Amino acid sequence: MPEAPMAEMTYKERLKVDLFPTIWCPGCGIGTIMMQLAMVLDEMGLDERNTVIVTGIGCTGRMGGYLRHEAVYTLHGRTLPVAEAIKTVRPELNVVVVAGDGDTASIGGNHLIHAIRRNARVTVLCNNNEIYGLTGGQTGPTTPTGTKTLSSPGGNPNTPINLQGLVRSSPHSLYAKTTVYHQLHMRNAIKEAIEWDGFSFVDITSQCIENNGRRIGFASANEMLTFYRKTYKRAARDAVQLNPFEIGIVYPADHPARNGHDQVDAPRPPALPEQPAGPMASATESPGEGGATAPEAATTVIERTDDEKARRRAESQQRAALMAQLPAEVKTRIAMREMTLVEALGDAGLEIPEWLRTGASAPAATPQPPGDVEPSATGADPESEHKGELDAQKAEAAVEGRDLIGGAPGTDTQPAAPRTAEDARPASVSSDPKEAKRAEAQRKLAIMQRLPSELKLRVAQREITLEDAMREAGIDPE
Ligand SMILES: Cc1ncc(C[n+]2csc(CCOP(=O)(O)OP(=O)(O)O)c2C)c(N)n1
Ligand code: SF4
Ligand SMILES: [Mg+2]
Repeated sequence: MPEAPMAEMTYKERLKVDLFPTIWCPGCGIGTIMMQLAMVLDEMGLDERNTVIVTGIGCTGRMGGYLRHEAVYTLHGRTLPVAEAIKTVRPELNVVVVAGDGDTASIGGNHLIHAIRRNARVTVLCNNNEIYGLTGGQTGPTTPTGTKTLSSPGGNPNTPINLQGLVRSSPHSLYAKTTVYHQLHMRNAIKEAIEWDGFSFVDITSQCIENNGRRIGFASANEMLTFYRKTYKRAARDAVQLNPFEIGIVYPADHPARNGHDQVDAPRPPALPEQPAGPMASATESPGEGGATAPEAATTVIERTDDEKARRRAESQQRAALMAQLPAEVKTRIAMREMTLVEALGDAGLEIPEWLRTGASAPAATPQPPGDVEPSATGADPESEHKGELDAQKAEAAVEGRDLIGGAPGTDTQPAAPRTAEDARPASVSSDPKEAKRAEAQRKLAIMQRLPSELKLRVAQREITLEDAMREAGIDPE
């Protein structure tokens, strides 16, 4: 796959940052898609003179208002006829549709099949959060079977639509599957889709934490991103069809590129599972109650026994109860690994339970102390998994040459940007000037997040410098 060049901060010129913060909930995946789209537009030199954005109604639809482009905010489900009309009268323009899964495949489903059939030369970026986000979390066309939603409290009885099957029913269309976690992959997919001379569709799995994720058991958006990281894998490079939980780009059979790679000679590994016959039950193959992105599915990947999960949960609850007794600055020091929980409890003169002192496991049946936050249904142990997960995310971000998304796993509901300077620090310190520039940008972002909104706004509007804002807010520059 051709590597997307490292995006410089100039992509921000494609965004109306003066309108930030956006309307989206903290932790929503839409902002990440917008950022990646802005980077691609920037890299490809596309601007308001040659590229039009079309959106429909839904949370996703609000993206048009934040991009420095001509954007049509059309009716729910009608993005494609509007996009095709623009392309017909102004064929020299790039037309990019950004729409929710409901907009695209439910009310807009009929337009979709005919846009595919006509090989309309437009690009669709489908924010596939598997739910009607804006209206409160009703079952949509891509909601996996069994998922409990606002409108299906007993679990969605229906089979989700097979977007890949639909798009690939035409010999001319390009279909790409990616996720909000896999940002470089997403960027490449968007770029190839815009460059594609024909109908192109990027199916982007993303998190609606507020109206879907929490209901199906995720404690935070970061947990959903972690789930995507652990579950979705790149397809074989010559894949002609993507299996459930595979990300990749699939081209028409006679196209020289395969899944983003130009080499067509390498045979497909024999170990790859059989392609599903006929339409897939779901893009993610329904795991039953809870849905494809429900934590139950995660356990098949993480492969933990029930006993092990119970033990980890009990341990996590006990640790949380112990942590709750400590002052905030001590908690921070523990989180930063400057001291251990045992040391902190000892310093504070608090009792250290036997299991913690000896390193033995907490008994699985330990009752949850009153007032504690229910641990996440994924069984993620914020204390012991926190660092490992964050390091894994940092390492992947560093390898992919992108910013870290996600703050502290397990507890963080603000995954759009790092929360602390520590979060922002790259996994390994690099002498690469680009790396240093990015680290500096991350550091600034982390500081910005600590400022009150009115100061943030003044910095964004360049009324004051970040340093002045820090001084006003009493933040130590060190
Ligand atoms: C013609 C019409 N029907 C229904 C609605 C109500 N409505 C607004 S947004 C929406 C669904 C949003 O889901 P999706 O398209 O997946 O976008 P998301 O909010 O998840 O980004 C619905 C049903 C509407 N605005 N117009
Ligand atoms: S409701 Fe869901 S999709 Fe809409 S902004 Fe909030 S998190 Fe995003
Ligand atoms: Mg949706």
